[in-house]
Amino acid sequence: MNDRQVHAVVKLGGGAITEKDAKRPTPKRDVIERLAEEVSSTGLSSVIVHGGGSYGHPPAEKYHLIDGFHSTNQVQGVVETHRSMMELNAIVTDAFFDAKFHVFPITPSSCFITDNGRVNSAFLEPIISAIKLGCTPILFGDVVFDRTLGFTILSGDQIASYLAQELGARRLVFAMDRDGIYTKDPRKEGARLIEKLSLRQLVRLAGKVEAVTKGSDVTGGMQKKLYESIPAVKKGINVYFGGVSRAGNIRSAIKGNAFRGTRIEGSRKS
Ligand code: IP8
Repeated sequence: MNDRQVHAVVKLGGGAITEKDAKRPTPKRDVIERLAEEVSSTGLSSVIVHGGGSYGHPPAEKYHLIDGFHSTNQVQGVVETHRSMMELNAIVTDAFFDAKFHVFPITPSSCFITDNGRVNSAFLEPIISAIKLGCTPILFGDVVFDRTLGFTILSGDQIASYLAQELGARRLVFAMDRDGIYTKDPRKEGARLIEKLSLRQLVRLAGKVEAVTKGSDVTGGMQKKLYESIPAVKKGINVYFGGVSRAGNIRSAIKGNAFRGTRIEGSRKS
């Protein structure tokens, strides 16, 4: 591994670390603390990215931020959403700090610019410098400035996949409130956990709305995670989707041991 390389990029889903349907921003502190302990106990270099859950999505939805600027009334929403994400980030960062991990929070709106919602440019030097120093950068889905739209919401999923590719990670691990990818909405009868997917199956599934719940995320929920995984898998990165409910499951996924969830092995060929 060269010194800008990390072993894993770990995306902590907003639904896993917050009560997503709560009326007010509500963290799942016990889950956050356990995940901090699980990630730090691997002893492997990682980058952490977390989602918005009940902190980021309600204000982003209220002010229609994902579609970009259309009214000055949205400025309040831009500020509120960013502030709320900083609040969640402080809770997550504190948990990792308490787990004796040298985490270093990095604010995505200060280093990512998008164009029509896709990363257009990223200033990665602080992230790489933190890694070289032996720190673990910790980022989050954020409201960011967009060349065409003025601003938009950049999901933690897109950031995680982008960083995994740029930093040459071996694994991209999505820690989620459900156990992995299912054949259909897991709340429906007959839904089956898919343990392994090929790149071809991933591409097919990412375009199939029925197979996955869309969820209430402004950034597209489960389907978006699949979509964001495709370029990472094509670069040879192993992408794992695992549930947080079983203690130790995410630690196992990061280490490449057996875990409950869905595996997509990196495939450089296609
Ligand atoms: O939960 C979106 O990030 P995600 C964050 O990873 C905001 O999609 C600000 C809604």
